[in-house]
Order: sequence, then structure tokens, then C-alpha cells
Amino acid sequence: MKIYDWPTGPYPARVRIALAEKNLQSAVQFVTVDLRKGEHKTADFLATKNYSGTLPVLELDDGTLIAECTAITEYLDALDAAQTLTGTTPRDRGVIHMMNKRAELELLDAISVYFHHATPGLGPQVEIYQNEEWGLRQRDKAVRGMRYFDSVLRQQPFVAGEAFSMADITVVGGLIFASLVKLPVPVECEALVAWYARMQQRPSVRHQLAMVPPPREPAA
Ligand SMILES: N[C@@H](CCC(=O)N[C@@H](CS)C(=O)NCC(=O)O)C(=O)O
Repeated sequence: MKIYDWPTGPYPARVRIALAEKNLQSAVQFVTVDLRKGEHKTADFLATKNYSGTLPVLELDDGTLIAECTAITEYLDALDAAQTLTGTTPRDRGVIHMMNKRAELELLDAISVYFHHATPGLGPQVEIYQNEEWGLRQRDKAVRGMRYFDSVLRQQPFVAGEAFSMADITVVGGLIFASLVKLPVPVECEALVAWYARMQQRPSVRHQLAMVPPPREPAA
């Protein structure tokens, strides 16, 4: 298997964590695609690797291409019967999928829009259209998302309930992105910060290149 990759990106980090959780790192060859040079937006990459122009992309030995972190994680998780990341029962699969999607919509993807629209992002060569107001709205949405996940983690040890899952990986991706863009976690989000500290104890998470604690708002 090959993964078209950007080594410090928060989305590729999700797949690296999934690979480590499944003990599959040695089954994969990483191929770096330079985001800052816009290599992911070339006509050739869009036509032959990923129409959406994003990383990571998994390429199987038979040439099948799977983009989208959630899809890649589902594929990797289904390679063995344990399905530790996406759940085994219908109930667990549904809840994990919901919380994973929320982690994308309310946190990670919102920070990504903020990065691309209200900061220099990947630079002028790549960021050919920016809408600062939209970016700032998404930044505020991400902060609300942090408060939401804090409220969830006050009730349960993991994002989707009693066990670690793909939804935790996606929130970790969100907090990695928050640290890259220096978006502080609200000071009252103590459960979220404590959960993140626990996540960093997991070997799969600890070894991420971009793993630095997100900044916190100073206490009033
Ligand atoms: N929905 C996609 C988003 C992937 C994504 O945004 N990846 C970043 C890398 S960290 C990227 O390719 N950004 C480049 C761009 O949007 O121009 C997924 O889950 O895989």
C-alpha cells in the first residue's frame, strides 16, 4: 500500500494514528506530495490520484485509490475482525460515525477553513481564493466545537463513549490543527485538555510530528 502524504498535516496524522493503532505502519510506503508547491492541485494529481485535491490518499496494490481520512480508516480497520476503530455492533458503528462526522464538521474542517481563508494558509501559490469573513466564522465555530467536545468528555472517557475510536483520532487531528494555527482552547475546557493529555500517552498519538499541546487561553 502507498499513502500520498504531507508529513506534518493534521489530516494525514489521522491516518498515521490509525495505522499505528492497527500495527500496519510497515505495510505502507509514504509518498510526499508538496502542499506548499501546490502539487496536490495539479491537473495530473486531480485526474489520477484524488479529484478533491487533498491528502492523504491511500493507493492499494491493485491500484484502487481511497481518499478521505474516514474512508481510509474504515478500510484499514476492516482488514481484521477486531474493528477497534469503527465499532462492531450496529449501535457502536452508528455512534462512532456520528461523533467522527461531528469532529470533522464542528472542529477539524472548521479550523481548516479558518487556516485557508483567514491566515496565509499554504501561501499565495495555493490560496488563490480567500474569504476572510468565512474563515473567521469557521474559527468561531471551531471554538464552539471545542466547548461541545469538552461537554461530551465531561460525561464519558472517550469521544464516542467508553472506548477509543476513530472519533477520538479526528478530535486529536483537530487539536493538532489548533496548535498549528495557534487557536487557543478555551480555559474552561478542562475535560478536553485532560482527555488530550491522556491521548498523548497513547504510542500511536505520541509519535506524531505535529504533536504539540494546543495553546490555552490565559485564565481571567
Ligand atoms: N476531507 C479530507 C480533507 C483532507 C485535507 O484537507 N487535507 C489537507 C492536508 S493536512 C490538504 O490536503 N490540504 C490542502 C488543501 O486543502 O489545499 C479528508 O478527510 O481526508
